[in-house]
Amino acid sequence: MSTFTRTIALASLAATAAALLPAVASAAAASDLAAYASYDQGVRTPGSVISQTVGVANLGGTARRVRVTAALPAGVEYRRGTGGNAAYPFDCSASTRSTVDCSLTGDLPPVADSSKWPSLQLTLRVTKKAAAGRSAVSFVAHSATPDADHSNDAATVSVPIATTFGTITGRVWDDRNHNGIQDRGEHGLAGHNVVLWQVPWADPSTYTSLAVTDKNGRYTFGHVPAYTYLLNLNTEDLRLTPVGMGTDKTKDSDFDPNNAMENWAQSHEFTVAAKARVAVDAGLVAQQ
Ligand SMILES: [Ca+2]
Ligand SMILES: [Ca+2]
Ligand SMILES: [Ca+2]
Repeated sequence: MSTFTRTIALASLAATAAALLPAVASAAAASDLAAYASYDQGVRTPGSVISQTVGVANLGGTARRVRVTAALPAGVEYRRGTGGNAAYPFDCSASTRSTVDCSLTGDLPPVADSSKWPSLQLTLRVTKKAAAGRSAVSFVAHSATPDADHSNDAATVSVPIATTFGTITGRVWDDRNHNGIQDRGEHGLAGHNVVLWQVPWADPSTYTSLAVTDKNGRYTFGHVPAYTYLLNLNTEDLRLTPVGMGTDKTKDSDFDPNNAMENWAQSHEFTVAAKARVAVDAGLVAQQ
């Protein structure tokens, strides 16, 4: 490199540094961490796991020594070794069974692109000691830098936990006289798909169960966590008979024809209580 070239290079370096100065000044402004959190939805039972996503946005200046912490409620434990993320490495080794304590490696500059916000993938476990009801887990973002707005530092997920189970069963039948009541001599319809959904709707790929009616038109979902559900029924080329006819709830149809689309009928929402046996029946007739 000639002296002349080196002089030019130094001059341009100085110019670059000068251009960086305003940015350095703004980076010294207070950071504003905002936590967000979600889990893989649905009801949980003792022994099951929760796949938990926790992220941190920075809406202010560069934050130093960013940490995410949580004190876990009774019945929910942190599974050691989880929390890593290749793009934004967090060190979660300070966590215990009952606390999450993860430190981001390096500073966190403000990032406008939300897909680049650092996030953790934690696994939590519901223990045998968990109580039925909602367990709230609050994740709090901290840094060594002053934070401009503490109202957004925490994000909370609320996980419904069930410790008891019930059964959902029913019969799909050929309502030959179209009166909406299971009469003597009306036989069951085999081969109809029945899909069980949690309400509010959970991830459809994970939290549905499928049953098919047997030769007597019967289907059963056993060992169902006490929770709120609805059913979809494949009516194929048949149509639903009137809902809620007569006074005997064990003989009527529980799918409203006004709540059907294409070849699928939908039940109303219902709650399964501990050890309860909930019957959801469907009367079908040939299309007219
Ligand atoms: Ca904040
Ligand atoms: Ca009938
Ligand atoms: Ca009924």
